[in-house]
Amino acid sequence: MQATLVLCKPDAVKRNLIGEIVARCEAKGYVVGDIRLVQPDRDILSRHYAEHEGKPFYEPLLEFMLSGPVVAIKLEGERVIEGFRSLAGATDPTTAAPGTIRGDLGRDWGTKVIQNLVHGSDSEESAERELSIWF
Ligand code: DAT
Ligand code: MG
Repeated sequence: MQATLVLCKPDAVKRNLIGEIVARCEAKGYVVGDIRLVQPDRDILSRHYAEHEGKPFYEPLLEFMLSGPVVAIKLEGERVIEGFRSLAGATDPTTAAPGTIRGDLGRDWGTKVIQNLVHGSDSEESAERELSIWF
């Protein structure tokens, strides 16, 4: 059994899309093993996004993630890391495939950082590291 970290980012929480996102995960057959509403601080976000430090969108990304509460979910199931990334869709919501969370529910809002509703771990190593940060 595999587990991944899903975050409903501040844009998803503000737009009342928590239920829609969880529903898509559950409809696919994955199981919510743990869930919490968190107001993240800079410390937790700099650990979570360590790989992006120094990139031009890093500061805007942290500012955006600090702008409101997020929902952290431990999502479980066989191949859930790959499966949730597929449910989420491509990083850019403008071109993310219809049928995906980002493709159906996201768009470009003209901000410095891409606001794309969800985060999903991208490998077993990231999932383990990120789950230990948020849970
Ligand atoms: P993903 O969330 O699809 O794994 P990522 O890890 O490369 O994408 O980037 C983390 C977040 O940073 C992403 O969800 C949105 C934002 N982002 C990524 N690349 C960006 C860019 N070129 N310009 C603005 N924001 C970007
Ligand atoms: Mg990523």
